[in-house]
Amino acid sequence: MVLSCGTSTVLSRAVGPSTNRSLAFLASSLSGSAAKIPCISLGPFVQPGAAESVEEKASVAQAVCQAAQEVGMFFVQDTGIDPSVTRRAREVTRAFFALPMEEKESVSIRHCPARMRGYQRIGDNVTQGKRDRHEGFDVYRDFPRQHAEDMETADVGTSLLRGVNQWPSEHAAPDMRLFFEDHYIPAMLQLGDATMRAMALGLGLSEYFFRAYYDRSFWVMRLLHYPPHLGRQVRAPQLYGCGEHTDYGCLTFVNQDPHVTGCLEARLITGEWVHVDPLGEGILAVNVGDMLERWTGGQFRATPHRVHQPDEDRVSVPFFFEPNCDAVIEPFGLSAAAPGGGVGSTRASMSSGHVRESVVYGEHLAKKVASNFSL
Ligand SMILES: O=C(O)CCC(=O)C(=O)O
Repeated sequence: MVLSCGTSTVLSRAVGPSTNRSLAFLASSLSGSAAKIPCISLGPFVQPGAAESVEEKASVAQAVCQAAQEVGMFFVQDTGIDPSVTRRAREVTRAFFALPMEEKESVSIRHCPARMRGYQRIGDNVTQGKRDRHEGFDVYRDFPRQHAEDMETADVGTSLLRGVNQWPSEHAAPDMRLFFEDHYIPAMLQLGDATMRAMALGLGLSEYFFRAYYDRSFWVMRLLHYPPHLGRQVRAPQLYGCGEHTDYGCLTFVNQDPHVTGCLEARLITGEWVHVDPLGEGILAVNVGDMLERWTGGQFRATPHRVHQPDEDRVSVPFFFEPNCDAVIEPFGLSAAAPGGGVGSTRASMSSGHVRESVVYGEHLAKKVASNFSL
């Protein structure tokens, strides 16, 4: 069953065999820019007993791949994550940014040799040479220097990425670390796994094809705070909360303030910019990243997106579900990427140079991180 969710298209949790058909983008019949970003129920990939629901999974898999190909961005609902968890993540984020500056500076990114884990002031983050109008707090998978499990990555040019996270003191931010480490991050990792399994099936691969590439996912969680611009009249169009970019890895799950709209935007294949406004608690926007574009030889699209400065205070918690640091991302041959009867055969592979080359994910990331900040 395809339902309407806000102004976007929803594949309902209750998809039945009679609806096992190609999921056309009903969004085209809806009005408004948000109609172009589909909303997909991941239920069959996260519910207990989901293994039996082969037809339901196939429908979801096809919808996810179609969205990844035609838009590069979609929403997910029925994620198995309690809405209190996504809400709490933003509450904890808001409380962190409300701390006195000296507390935030105590975990500054400036204390991290690689300048990648910790707090960033407004303007530290740079996109396309311009300072972004947000403050942030970045947490990566801990990657200590002598971690036996990760030692095989020592020779892939990613030593820059090694290190452990900085957290504010328990006194300043009670339970912040506990909440994220014990609840939020594990939930996001499960969600990433469910979405990647759907993508694999939709590509005509085994459901677990990608797992070996992300079973030690070098994930990143960013806590972001966008202060409001100083009145509508002075909102300078060239100053963004976050300038135009694509994400580096596989999938980004964006947990944005449900009541603040008009900020996150995605650029469609047509070049049109559309709002990616929140649809409700627990419904997350998902970006396809550079590695999935590369893996699929350009069939999936890493969506360019940006964030306008908000009219009111905004927090957002993007979680970047990424490959292992040492994963070699090698573009599929066209036959592997094109599923029988699936969506992969409908768009010619993009043969524009770089997406056809293999890359070690950690090396790709290290290069990007090196140009992200101006401190
Ligand atoms: O603030 C947001 O909603 C998205 C932020 C973003 O695009 C990013 O950090 O890559």
